[in-house]
Amino acid sequence: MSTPSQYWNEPAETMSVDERAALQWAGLRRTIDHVWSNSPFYRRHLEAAGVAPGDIRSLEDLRRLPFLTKDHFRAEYPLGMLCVPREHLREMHMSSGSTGTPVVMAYTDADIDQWAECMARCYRMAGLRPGDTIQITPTFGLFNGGFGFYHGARKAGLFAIPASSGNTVRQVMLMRDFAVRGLMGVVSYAARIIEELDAKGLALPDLGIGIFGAESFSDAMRRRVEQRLNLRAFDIYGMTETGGVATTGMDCGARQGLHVWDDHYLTEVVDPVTGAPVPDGTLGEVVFTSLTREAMPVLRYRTSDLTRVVGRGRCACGRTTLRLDRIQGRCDDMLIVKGVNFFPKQVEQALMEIPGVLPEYQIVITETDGVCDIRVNVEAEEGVTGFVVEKHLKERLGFSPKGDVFKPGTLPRSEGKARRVFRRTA
Ligand code: DLL
Repeated sequence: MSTPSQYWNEPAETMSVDERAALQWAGLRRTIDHVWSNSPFYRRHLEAAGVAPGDIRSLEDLRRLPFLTKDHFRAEYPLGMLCVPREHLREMHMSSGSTGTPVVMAYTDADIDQWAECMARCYRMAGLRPGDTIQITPTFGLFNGGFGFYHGARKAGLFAIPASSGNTVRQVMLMRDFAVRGLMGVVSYAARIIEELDAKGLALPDLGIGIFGAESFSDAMRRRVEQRLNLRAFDIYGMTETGGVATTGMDCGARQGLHVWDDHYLTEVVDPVTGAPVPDGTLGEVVFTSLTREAMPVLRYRTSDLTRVVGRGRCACGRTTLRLDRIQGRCDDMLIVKGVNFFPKQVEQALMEIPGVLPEYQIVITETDGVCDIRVNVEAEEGVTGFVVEKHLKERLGFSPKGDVFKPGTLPRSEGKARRVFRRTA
């Protein structure tokens, strides 16, 4: 039997610059015509910006299109952004975010297939091969994580165990009894599995590959999960609005950024305040345009996620796709203290460097008359004091938040993505 290729779709993953530009232009043209002809929402949206399909004559003209934001999705809840007859829908996912109004993404058969294709590329990039067993720990429900990993596994020929989250003892039993090779999920859940293994004195299952995402995580957290779970951890990116987990890429073994599937998505990085493009290498807000989606394509969707373009050339892994830095955080998560900007992920990185500190933490910001007081609550083993935490944070971050140490298992846990930042007014 021949060894499967390291690529799921070699022509798409190793395209030349010219091939990619031609494909992207065809996809953009098709998408603009599709939304204009089939969506009263998009027609209004484009007309309000004074743009008609004929105005877009090249990929560079993309910038003439208006941005789309989460607010558009919310205002058009439930299916106001639909571009196909409702009978063509086969599935939907939904995220609610912090403000509560839901964001819906609906899928046709072709959209599910496009999603599965993106996911299958990620599986192969991580080293999973047909016949391998994977355990999917996000919930199977409105959150896109569970189903995204599942559709991709079907396509990639993997044996999928739809474990969902919770009941960690059973998770470990499944991993062991079914010789699981890949663990899929949200990174804070991987940290929870480690905690349970430690607390119950359970032996480590022999995994090998972990694919984690849905929230930013530091290099230190990644190392910790890799060491404790005996696996290589890949950072997978995606969101409800672009069609779910994996659609906007994953990092490869060379760790030179997230490979964006750019035959399916056009990527821009813009200044979050002005919306103007920023040069490669500069941090900005990433904006995606879908090129192959049917039910609810997105034109210039502003993600609020902050990152930078780190590569356009061939990666050490052989792929030629655009590469984005791992996500720094969301625009609304950026903390500004004494004129210094920083992200929760940087606090996490600093915390994880302290021996005895555990992965569960909170950043509590209390604002009094415009002045921020920052307190970091973190779980740690005996012997780690608030003083040790404060001293290290000061050295690494350049300012001194107060540090409170909690006993293991005492900070509140969330089921899906971990909530790290809590804002209060005094
Ligand atoms: O979180 C999709 C997903 C599921 C990705 C499972 C990876 C694994 P939403 O709930 O719509 O979808 O949230 C999307 O989560 O805009 C980012 O802010 C954040 N996010 C997703 N992946 C990453 C990542 C899923 N790898 C929002 N790193 C996005 C940092 C991420 N942030």
